[in-house]
Amino acid sequence: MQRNDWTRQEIEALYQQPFMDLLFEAQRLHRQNFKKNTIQVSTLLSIKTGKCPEDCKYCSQSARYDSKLEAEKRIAVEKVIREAIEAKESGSSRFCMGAAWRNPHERDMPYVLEMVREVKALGMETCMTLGMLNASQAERLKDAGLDYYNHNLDTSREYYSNIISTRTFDDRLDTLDHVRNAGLKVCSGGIVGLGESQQDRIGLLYELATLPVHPESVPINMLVPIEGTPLANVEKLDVIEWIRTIATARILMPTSYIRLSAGRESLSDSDQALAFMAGANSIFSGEKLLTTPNAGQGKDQALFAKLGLEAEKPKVSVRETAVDAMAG
Ligand code: SAM
Ligand code: DTB
Ligand code: SF4
Repeated sequence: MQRNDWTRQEIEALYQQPFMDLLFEAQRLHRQNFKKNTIQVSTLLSIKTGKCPEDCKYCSQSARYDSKLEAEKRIAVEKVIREAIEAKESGSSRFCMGAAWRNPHERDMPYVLEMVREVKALGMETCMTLGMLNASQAERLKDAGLDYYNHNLDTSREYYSNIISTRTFDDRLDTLDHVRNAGLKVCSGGIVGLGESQQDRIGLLYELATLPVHPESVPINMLVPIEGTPLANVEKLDVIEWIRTIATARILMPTSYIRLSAGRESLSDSDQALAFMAGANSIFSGEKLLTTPNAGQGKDQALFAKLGLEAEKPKVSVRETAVDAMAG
């Protein structure tokens, strides 16, 4: 059962309670709603990198900052499929494709639709993050077999304009509406460590937990500071605040997957164990996120073995395809 009428006061009280009580309640709800010791694993691939017209102050891909990132045009669909096969073989159940666009242009649609069809045919769950979508684009992605669309609120409504000026908080809510109305699953979360206050983290959680339907997937990123961006030297957030954000998200949205997302590279094994205790049950695997390094597969396998965790099996039915045969 979902509650969408949370008040900020209630969320603040949950967030600020003694840490052990917060973790205990989050883990209790986690076990009520999910298979214990099981983590959903996704793999990310950047299908178009850099030269983005938006001005998100945290991002290596914005054309406005000198982040020294090498831009790359749209990569070939065949290359995406090879990467997806590799991800599947290494135990990933979802393949998430991201593009540094404000929004996909109409001329990009045949490209992304073909990609969705082919990745889906491998028996993987599909996810895309391409910027803003209109209703028709969301519907066509759904028809092609897309499962999830990622579009983050990023931070609280109040702090938002300190971070992004080229699209509004309401633009983001409109895209989430189109995604939901098209019947796609929603992946939406945010970033902590942007220099925001605790009230802003509570504000972000409030916005997510009071959406008409909770996002099925909630990534909680920790800023990966990028040289050349305005947030390059922002003070690092205490990990306990990140974990409080995750645990509160778990309590507010008990049936959503909560993803320990960007920034995991900088966490120790014991920090990650705490995040899983707090109800995080999804990660990105692989050496790279979109443009920044991530804990590689070897490290994650060792961590899973140490903690007795296992990767969740894909939920989509596996279709025997020629590509499957190639992979095997
Ligand atoms: N361009 C698309 C958009 O912004 O909607 C999709 C890709 S964008 C990179 C997806 C999300 O990644 C952002 O909304 C942000 O939450 C997260 N992100 C980007 N750069 C980050 C960084 N340096 N540290 C942590 N999270 C980051
Ligand atoms: C999300 O919330 N985190 C992922 C995914 N959605 C697309 C992206 C993280 C990007 C981290 C910075 C980078 O690698 O460029
Ligand atoms: Fe562009 Fe997305 Fe980066 Fe913002 S977060 S600059 S929209 S790639």
